[in-house]
Amino acid sequence: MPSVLVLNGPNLNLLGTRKPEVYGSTTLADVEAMCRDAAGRHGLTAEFRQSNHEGQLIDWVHEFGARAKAGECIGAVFNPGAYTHTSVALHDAIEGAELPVVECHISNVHKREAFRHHSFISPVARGIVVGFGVRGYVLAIDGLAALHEEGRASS
Ligand code: CA2
Repeated sequence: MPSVLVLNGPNLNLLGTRKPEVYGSTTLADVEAMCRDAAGRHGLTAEFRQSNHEGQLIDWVHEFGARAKAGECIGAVFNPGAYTHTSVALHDAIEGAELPVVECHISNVHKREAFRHHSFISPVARGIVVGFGVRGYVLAIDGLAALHEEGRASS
């Protein structure tokens, strides 16, 4: 069964434990369960990863880019956390690995500080889901699965 990667960047391991006014009270383990259900509805398995380290995130983008090319994975839902706003290296990794990515943010970054308004990831993302809380991960999986099916239909 093909998979969808759900990738989370720095500090998202703290989800549900602090700052509930911004990120809600759902934990990352809860998000993982929601993603497994959503993936299952599309006949996919979810591979769930989180790291606080940029290099580790880059290594996973490379690994899953190769697996997407092999038809084992349809792409990634990626919440890069604060690396969204800083990381040319993650931009280059996604572009280089040709991994289909839907960028996902829990909060509406455009309603927040100006430094959160720019994303290095958006120009290399297939789609973006912003501001729907943790439900955004499910919407992003639905969107990535739809784009994948569309791609298969037209090829
Ligand atoms: O809204 C999002 O999903 C963000 O990607 C979350 C990042 C933030 O830097 C981005 O601008 C927007 C922060 C993730 C940290 O998550 C925490 C969760 C609970 C407590 C503290 C941090």
